[in-house]
Order: sequence, then C-alpha cells, then structure tokens
Amino acid sequence: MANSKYEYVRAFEQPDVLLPNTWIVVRIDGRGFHGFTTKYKFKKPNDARALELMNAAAEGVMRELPDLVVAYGVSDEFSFVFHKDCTLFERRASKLTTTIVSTFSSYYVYLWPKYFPDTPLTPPLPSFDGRAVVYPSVRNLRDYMSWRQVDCHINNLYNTTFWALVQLGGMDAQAAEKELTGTLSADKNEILFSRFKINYNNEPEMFKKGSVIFRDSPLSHPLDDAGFPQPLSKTATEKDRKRRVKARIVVAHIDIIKDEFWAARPWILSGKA
Ligand code: DGT
Ligand code: MG
Ligand code: MG
Ligand code: MG
Ligand code: MG
Repeated sequence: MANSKYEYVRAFEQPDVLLPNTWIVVRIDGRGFHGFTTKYKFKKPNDARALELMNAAAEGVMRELPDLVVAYGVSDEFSFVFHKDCTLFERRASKLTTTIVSTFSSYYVYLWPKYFPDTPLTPPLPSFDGRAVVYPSVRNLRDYMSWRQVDCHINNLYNTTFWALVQLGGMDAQAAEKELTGTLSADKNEILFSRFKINYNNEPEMFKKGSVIFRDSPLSHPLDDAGFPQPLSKTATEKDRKRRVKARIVVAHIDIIKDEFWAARPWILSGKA
C-alpha cells in the first residue's frame, strides 16, 4: 500500500509484546454473571449444565488454538495457558487475549441451546473480559493454577454450606452468612454432615475441583538426562504441531496442586528447549 499523509497515525499504536520465554496465562471471566446467572435461574450454588457449557466452550478454544497447552476453569472463569515458547501473534497481549475472549464467547453462545434447550438467550448476551499475565517459571505457573483450584475449593465449600443452610435449613441469607462467619473448613464439613447428612467428599468432583482441560498426547519432546526437553528438528516440530491439532482433548476434574497430575503428563509443560 502506498504511503499516504495519514500513515503517521500508525505511530500511535503502542507495542504490547509479552516478555519472551515466559508462560502466558489468559484468564477470562464472565461479565456481570451475578445478574446473568439470576436471569437464567442457574441452580445454586452450582449449575452442572452451566459448568459443562463453560467446559465445552473452553474445549472449542483449545481446539482452535493448538498453542494452548492446558486450561483450568471454575465458576464463570477460565485460565488458558500458552507455552513459554509460544510465538503466536508475536506474543502481542491484546491479540492473544481478544482472540481467546471472542472465540470463547462465540462458542458459549453457539453451544448454549445444547445445554439450555428450553431457555433461549435474549439480550443482553453473555460476554467475557480477559487479561494476560506472564509467569517466568514452571513453579510460578503451577502456583497460579494451584491458586485458582484452592479458590475453587474454598468458595465451593462455603457456597455449598451457605445454600444448605438456606435451602435445606430454612435460614435467610443474612442468618446463614452470620452462622458461617469465622468458621473453618472443618466446621463447615461438620455443619453439612450433622445438620443435613451431606458428606462434602461425596459432592461432584466438577464442583469441588473445577475443570482442567489438556491434550491427551504422548510425550512429543524427549527429555535429556537432566530432564530438559530436547530441541526438535524442523520436521519434528511440524510433526508435533500436527499431533497437537489431532490430539484428543480431555476434560478432567482432578487435583492439579500436587505433583501427580503433571508428573503423569510430562508433555503438557514440556516443549522446545
Ligand atoms: P464481574 O466478573 O466483575 O463482571 O461480575 P460477576 O457478577 O461476574 O462476579 P464474579 O465473576 O466475581 O462472580 C461470578 C458470579 O457468577 C457469582 O455471582 C456466582 C455466579 N455463578 C457462577 N457459576 C454459577 C453457578 O453454577 N450457579 C449459580 N447460581 N451462580 C453461578
Ligand atoms: Mg470479577
Ligand atoms: Mg464474572
Ligand atoms: Mg468470576
Ligand atoms: Mg486483520
């Protein structure tokens, strides 16, 4: 395109390239979902259909962006992780974030009728915000993931107890809140069991653990003796990409805080050295 006198406006664009060699996490979160979940009468505190819809939308995002290695979702939020070697969109934060947000939102609306067949969506339609944060080490990344899963556990135990007091115990919201002020996890477990015969351990795993999504792919990057991934040749890299695209995407409701999950699936965080 020929230069025009208008061309100078390009200089106003600010670069937003994320630090190289760092794990990129894009977290999206439903906008005003307090109201949205009320409007569509989501079951409290957890609506399995709604959570499955979130998971299905996230799976669509994973499918369309093979650079994503893992995702974790709870409530109205999802965190998507790009490998530290990812070069998609030259690692521009706004391009990565907006692509994930819009792909996720499209899938959420597209898949809605499958999960809520009797409840058509009407405006205002669901939307999501998003942000990108980089983490320099696997330790930091895993601590981030652990932070979200601990949050899931704390909130779910609180909400499960709160709604038991209200729905089964006939308390009003204020009284239930007061009852729970200052209680520890053990106290909430006890309230659930002694008053409502609910064993928290038997609650659905999706509610207790949230949802982790990953590719069920064999280790594509061999590790050296020190456990560092070996660099791949160009053809091997291309093969790996194809494998990623074809890999089955798995949704699981399991612990991602302890080492087991990661140790059993070394391909998730391995990559080009
Ligand atoms: P925001 O994110 O600042 O735009 O505002 P909200 O209202 O989305 O707030 P947020 O994201 O902190 O909290 C999520 C809301 O969504 C919270 O009110 C609980 C609700 N929510 C999420 N999942 C479920 C569900 O499965 N059932 C019900 N009833 N509510 C849910
Ligand atoms: Mg919020
Ligand atoms: Mg929200
Ligand atoms: Mg939220
Ligand atoms: Mg364009």
